[in-house]
Amino acid sequence: MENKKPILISSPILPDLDEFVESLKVIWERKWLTNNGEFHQEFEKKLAAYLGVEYVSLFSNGTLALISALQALRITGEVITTPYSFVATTHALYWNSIKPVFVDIDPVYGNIDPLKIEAAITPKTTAIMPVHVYGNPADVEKIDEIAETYGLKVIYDAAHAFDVKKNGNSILNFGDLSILSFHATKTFNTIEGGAIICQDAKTKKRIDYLKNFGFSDEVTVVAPGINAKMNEVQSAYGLLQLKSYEKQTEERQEIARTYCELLEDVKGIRCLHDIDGIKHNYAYFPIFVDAQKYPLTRDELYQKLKEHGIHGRRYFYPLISEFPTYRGLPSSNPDNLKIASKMTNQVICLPIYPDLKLNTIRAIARIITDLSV
Ligand code: T4K
Repeated sequence: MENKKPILISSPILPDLDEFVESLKVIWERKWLTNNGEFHQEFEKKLAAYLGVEYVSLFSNGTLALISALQALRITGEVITTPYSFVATTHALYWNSIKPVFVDIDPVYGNIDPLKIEAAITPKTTAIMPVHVYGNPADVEKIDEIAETYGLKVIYDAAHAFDVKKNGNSILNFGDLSILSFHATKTFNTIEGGAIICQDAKTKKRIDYLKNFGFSDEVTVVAPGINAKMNEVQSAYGLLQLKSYEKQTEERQEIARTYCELLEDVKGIRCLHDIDGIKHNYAYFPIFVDAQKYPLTRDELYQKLKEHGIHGRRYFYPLISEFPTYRGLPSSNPDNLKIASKMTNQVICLPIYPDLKLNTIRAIARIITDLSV
């Protein structure tokens, strides 16, 4: 490809610099930098309204939000989760001394397969931690129903699912808690950042204690909390980011639509399609390479794209269950994870971000198409 500069999987959107400088002037004036400042409070309220959820607790990143969510609900023992995710999902369990129990995924979207959850429940199971992989909703109704039947909690790792809606209702309203990531690579970023979404004021209060060392007032520490607070600079930045989010989603949608059209007829390449009733955020554009039908393996195609300056990513390869920390677990046995083992060897996430030019998308699709014959 003529392009000299590599095309990366994502490229962060930043707020208008002049507007951000105005916010910085306010912070400089106030000399209030963190610990639930005015921008932080405003951001929590505006974000809750924007997302259509009850309560938002801001965090310094998604991983600490996950770790704290498990603390907030006092989750212990075993938690049922997916191996097809970013490693932070399971690391959050590990940091809480909880044993992950991996369950296989559905063969289309790669979310945890609810039909396989019940067989993994033991007397030690306390919760289910599904992931809305690539922002496509897990089967929330079925999962919440299983949790209710067995008296389990549900914490959704919704790191990819900012502003995803199901029949007009935020996907973040399902389960007991959901966590978001606002990392630079996400559709909505505060450079680093994250949040826990909860449904009642009492739970929010507990979460807010936990992210501030456990302090409930100046002299009372109610839990062994951590420091996971978002600061004023990031909160002010986040407030500005909300202004352009809707337009960015439209731009991502257009990119996804174009990729789908251009790749639809390529034998051995599978794309994910929109789901009825879902407002998608087009956070990622995964393709799945079937080496039985496409002349190249996934890794060969990945390398070829790289040679052309296209830096896709193999999210999520390897499976979490293959990392040294987790591979000794009984549930990490590949026989238990047949579909995940297949998908992890087929996936390449192609570049998708609002500034991506139509010419570049066409060029990427052309490389994939030309290699198919
Ligand atoms: N749960 C799930 C399901 C997650 O996917 C994640 C994070 C978490 C939990 C934890 O949330 P956080 O604690 O991160 O808030 C990236 C991100 O670092 C990570 O946030 C994300 N998931 C994961 C899927 O992707 P890497 O190691 O692949 O990032 P990196 O540095 O290789 O960057 C990816 C691409 O983005 C590169 O091609 C360069 C480009 N990039 C990156 C940065 C940081 C930019 O263009 N600008 C930038 O500033 O993990």
